Amino acid sequence: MANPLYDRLFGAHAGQGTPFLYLPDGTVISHREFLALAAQIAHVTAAIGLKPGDRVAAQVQKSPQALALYAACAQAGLVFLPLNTAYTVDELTYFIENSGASLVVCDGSSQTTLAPVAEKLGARLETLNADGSGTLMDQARGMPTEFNTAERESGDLAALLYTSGTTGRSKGAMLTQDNLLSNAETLVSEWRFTKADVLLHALPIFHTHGLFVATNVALMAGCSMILLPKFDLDTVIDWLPKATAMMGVPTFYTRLLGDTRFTRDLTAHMRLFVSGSAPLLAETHVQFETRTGHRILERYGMTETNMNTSNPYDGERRAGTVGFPLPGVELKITNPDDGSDLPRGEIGLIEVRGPNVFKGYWQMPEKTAAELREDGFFITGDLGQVDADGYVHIVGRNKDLIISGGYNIYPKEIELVLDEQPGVLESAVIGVPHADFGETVLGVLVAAPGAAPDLDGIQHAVQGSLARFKHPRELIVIDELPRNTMGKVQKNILRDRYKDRFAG
Ligand code: MCA
Ligand code: AMP
Repeated sequence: MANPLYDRLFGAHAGQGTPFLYLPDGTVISHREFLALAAQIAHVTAAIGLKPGDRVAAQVQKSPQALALYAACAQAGLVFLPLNTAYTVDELTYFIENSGASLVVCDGSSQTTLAPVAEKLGARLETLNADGSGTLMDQARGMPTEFNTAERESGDLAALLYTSGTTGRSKGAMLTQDNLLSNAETLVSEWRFTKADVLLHALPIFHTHGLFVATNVALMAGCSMILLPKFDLDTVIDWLPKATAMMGVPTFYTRLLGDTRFTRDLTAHMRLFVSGSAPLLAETHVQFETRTGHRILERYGMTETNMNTSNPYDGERRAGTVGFPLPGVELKITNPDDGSDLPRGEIGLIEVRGPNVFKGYWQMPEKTAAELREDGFFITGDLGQVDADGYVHIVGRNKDLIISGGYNIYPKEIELVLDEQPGVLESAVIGVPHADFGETVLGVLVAAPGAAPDLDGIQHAVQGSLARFKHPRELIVIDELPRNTMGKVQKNILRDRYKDRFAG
């Protein structure tokens, strides 16, 4: 095949007038119309001079055109680099520089701030707004609606997705065409997606969940999607009766359960609810079934691996577990101290290997070597256990990570900013239970001798450099951080001390 990713996800629908996207305003975009948009954008990238393998960074609102940009990158052989719309200029500058992106596509509202960054880093800047307007589509409109698909191989890079780390800066996870295709193929089959499905899509499209799990599955199955700009409770409730399947983070499900309009009748037409990106409380699982008669299907994945495990479609969907390793994915539990295999039932590090596992971190061979073993097993950093029936349980994390509403937040990144603030001696950032987001960020500070840190000023400084979802919900000043005999901060003590603060 000339370009497996494009051919299988997009080219397979050439000439089809079948509905692909249902938009909230009633517009329907067919597969054929979508492919024409993608081809026109691919022509723009070629006219700019982009070549296969070049990186395209996109920080844009969710829209059919934004999805078509992803398709255009696949068709032109470009590496797609989607970015959270909440990222600040500081964060973006790093991603553009680190990836060496040749083209940056941003919302019109960021053009003025990003123009000097793009110019300095030698990247071309185009705009794409939520309504499809902007310089990208201005140029695309005059272009032919067919494009000569660039030759690519299954091992070639398709996407670069940045994920933070416990130390230092974010790392670009290199995902190949085959990583994406193999996972989409498996999920379509495991979750029984067909052309007849209508997937309610309310997730952001800059992360694995919304882009690769949801969108690639819909494309692979040839079904349609109700493309909502974001998760808005009223809109989701309005559209649910027209959908057959939905994918979401646990916050979607707890918000739905918090609304009396969410009933058995409303979901009668649905065949599948999938949850992932963060732990789904067993209690939510039970409440959901009592209310709707549906059992949520929970699965487990990572940016570096796409999806690793899933509860079964037909068998028992066991609350509090993430199901079985997907076909083709090997999963083992290892001793965190020496990497040796642990027997079934014991708790250890979850390691996975398979066609879904990424190629490594972009230009970071040491970080790659630290997490991706030579034999192909990836050390996830999640702590788990496999029960007697083979269900995988995630019991904790061996990495300092907070997951808020499905977004990953690495405390180190916030601590680095807090530690620099006037009057602050040191800081510890922790995740505490939160009724809506699952976990939320709390910043614990120790004042420099004789100083009284200006907490409002510190929050202001954080806002300038970090995305909104990373901001500590509260800053607390204490006398000293609890440490063990080795001098390591005991965050578990802090987490326990403040566990009821936002539990609701
Ligand atoms: C928004 N805010 C948040 C979050 N989202 N703060 C913390 N955590 C968040 N997740 C901020 C807003 O900017 C706003 O700030 C304030 O919190 C309240 O916003 P609200 O209206 O409640 O939020 P929302 O706009 O309704 O968004 C909540 C959300 C959204 C719907 C849960 O965060 C979301 O769609 N999350 C999904 C994330 C996702 O797709 N993750 C998958 C990663 P202000 O009031 O100041 O404006 S991929 C992954 O993890 C792996 C591979 C996997 O397994 O899937
Ligand atoms: P990301 O780096 O955004 O890809 O997030 C991956 C992390 O999300 C995993 O390492 C897990 O810690 C967490 N995660 C994803 N799905 C689940 C789940 N179903 N239950 C618990 N944690 C999950």
